[in-house]
Amino acid sequence: MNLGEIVFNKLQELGKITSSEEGVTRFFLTKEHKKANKLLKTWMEDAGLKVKVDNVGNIVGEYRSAFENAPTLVMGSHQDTVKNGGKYDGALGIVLPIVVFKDFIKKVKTLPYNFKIIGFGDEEGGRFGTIYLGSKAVVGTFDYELLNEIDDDGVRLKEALENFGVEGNKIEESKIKEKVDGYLEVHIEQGPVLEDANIPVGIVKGIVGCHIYNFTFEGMAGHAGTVPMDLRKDAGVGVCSTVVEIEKYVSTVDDLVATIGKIDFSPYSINVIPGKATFTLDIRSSNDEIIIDSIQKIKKIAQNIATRRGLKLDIQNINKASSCNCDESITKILEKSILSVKNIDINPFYLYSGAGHDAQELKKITNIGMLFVRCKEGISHNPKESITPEDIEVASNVLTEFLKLYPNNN
Ligand code: HGY
Ligand code: MN
Ligand code: MN
Repeated sequence: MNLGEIVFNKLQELGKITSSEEGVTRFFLTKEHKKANKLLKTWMEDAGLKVKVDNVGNIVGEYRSAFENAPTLVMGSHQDTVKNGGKYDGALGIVLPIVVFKDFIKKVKTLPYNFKIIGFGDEEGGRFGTIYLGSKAVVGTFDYELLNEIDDDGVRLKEALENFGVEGNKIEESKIKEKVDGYLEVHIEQGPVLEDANIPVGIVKGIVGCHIYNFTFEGMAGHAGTVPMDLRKDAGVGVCSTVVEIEKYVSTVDDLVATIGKIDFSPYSINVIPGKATFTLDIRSSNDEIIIDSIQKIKKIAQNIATRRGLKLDIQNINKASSCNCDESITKILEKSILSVKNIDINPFYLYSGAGHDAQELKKITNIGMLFVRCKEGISHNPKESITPEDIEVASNVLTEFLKLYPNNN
């Protein structure tokens, strides 16, 4: 079996660890997370890495170089998924480096650099809403306020960490102590560009900024049959009108996308006028100024509707991830690696990431690079997410060349 097939088969195995029938659902600090860490641990140890689980549930496999003052290269991605997601978003970026490292170290015996592979416990924010909890802890931007975040069952992050068996009050110990010289993340593209260009892998030039907000409208719950339309303070209609106006406005702005992913009415009964209604807004652009400017306009749209309908409005920011560029110290080595791979004739192809990644957090402490792998019809965050062993083989060969070249690109 070649590396691509080995990685592909392991991803099928990891993809079976899910709490949902449809697609893969693996949330932060759940029994599925625990099972995934256990499986990743066996694979990391089998590759000769020293493994630990840190105080926020990340799994970390480490190789220490025999060379004095060796630089440190970190790779990784997230092991958690969205609800009913695919098998490859995140997982590819953990399993592929493990398999390639195992094969590579057998051949070269030692590396002139320290090497870590991290399976971040939470990137999607599927359980607690806040994204990048795993990588925030590793780079040292984890805010202890986050321990009070609660999930849909009312469980606080603090308790969830304790139940998982890690010391949530010592999260600072997860911060990487040594200087990190570079971070490389392999990830499925989650878009159609590579497929359209008919190329198996691409180099990421930058990652969009992404802000997440929670909007809450409060009106008056009432009887669905007795309250005349003009006397209602219907929070549900307030939300729906705002969502339609947001979509209309955002569609007129270049380099901007917005998604209303969650919507909720309360008391959520057929014959009760919703007294309270909420929705989440995920808004992204490669240009942070566009996000900031559009949020101001969207807040005005929402406030005008709330005022007209006699509703109270509250808007909370949940997360702000800035857009960022990848660094030449990594992308130039990726270029060279792609050109060095034998038996394929592809040129370095650059593209932008409309998805957010842990690399955005790592950007705060080191130089970053990402290698994208083509995925079928660009489908992701969907059980239909799919990639081929052949494309994984190409990405594995590129990574092998990268490990040969790092930290130089000559
Ligand atoms: O939402 C994203 O872009 C990523 O999948 N967390
Ligand atoms: Mn994702
Ligand atoms: Mn991802």
